[in-house]
Amino acid sequence: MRFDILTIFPDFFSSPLAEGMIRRAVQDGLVLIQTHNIRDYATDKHAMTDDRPFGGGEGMVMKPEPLAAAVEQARGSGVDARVVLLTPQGRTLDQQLAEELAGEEQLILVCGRYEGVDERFRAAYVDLEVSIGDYILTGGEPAALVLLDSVIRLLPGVLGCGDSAENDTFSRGSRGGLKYPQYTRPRIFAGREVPEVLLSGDHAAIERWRFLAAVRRTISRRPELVAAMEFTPAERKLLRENDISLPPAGNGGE
Ligand code: 6GU
Repeated sequence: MRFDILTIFPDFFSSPLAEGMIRRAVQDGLVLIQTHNIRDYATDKHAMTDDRPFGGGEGMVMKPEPLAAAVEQARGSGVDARVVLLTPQGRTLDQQLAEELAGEEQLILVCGRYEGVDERFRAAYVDLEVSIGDYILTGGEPAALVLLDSVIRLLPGVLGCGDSAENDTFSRGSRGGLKYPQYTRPRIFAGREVPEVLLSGDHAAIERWRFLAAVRRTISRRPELVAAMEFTPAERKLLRENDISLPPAGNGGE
């Protein structure tokens, strides 16, 4: 998969992309990530990428021509890339959107600044607008990094173990809920013991314990996620037997 990042701060991305799983994915040729400095596509002699808003008011607006030229360049002659603008006005990134984007061949990520980009660039070039949550960042760069990370780890061959993305919190394996708590050695830490069942070697009992712990955790921390979780009749029985009550059955979420 190929990512092209359009930014006025290309250095922002150098160290995050040179570490850990993303670095390995790049080295293994699973992803190609190219940053483009929007300033290099400016046409005037001062290499201006933003200007004052027509109509007056606060802040600066990103000029459309350098953004358009950078998108054209990033597109090259290749595939039909999707152009994604990072903006707090976009669709909120969640696991489902990350999975959707992981199916693309090329994404062009446009890092807008907080005050915004010229509306005509948005209308003519942008396929999708994405936000990473209801708070304001100084620019789209940290959001682009978050999107990149969440998508890259879903690509085949990126995670060490074949199915480890399946059971992530928010994923199908966890039914869109939170994941169960994890323990490793030592068996006693800060006076707290590892739950006995996890040491029992009884895999069915361990599965049951994890299922119940995951549902309890989701109910207490993210009750709004519970309504969309689906359970088999056997699982519903298990929940009842353990005094875990769910919202009324048959409503498939919000
Ligand atoms: Cl994509 N950009 C900015 N500037 N702020 C944000 C955001 C994006 N997502 C959440 N807050």
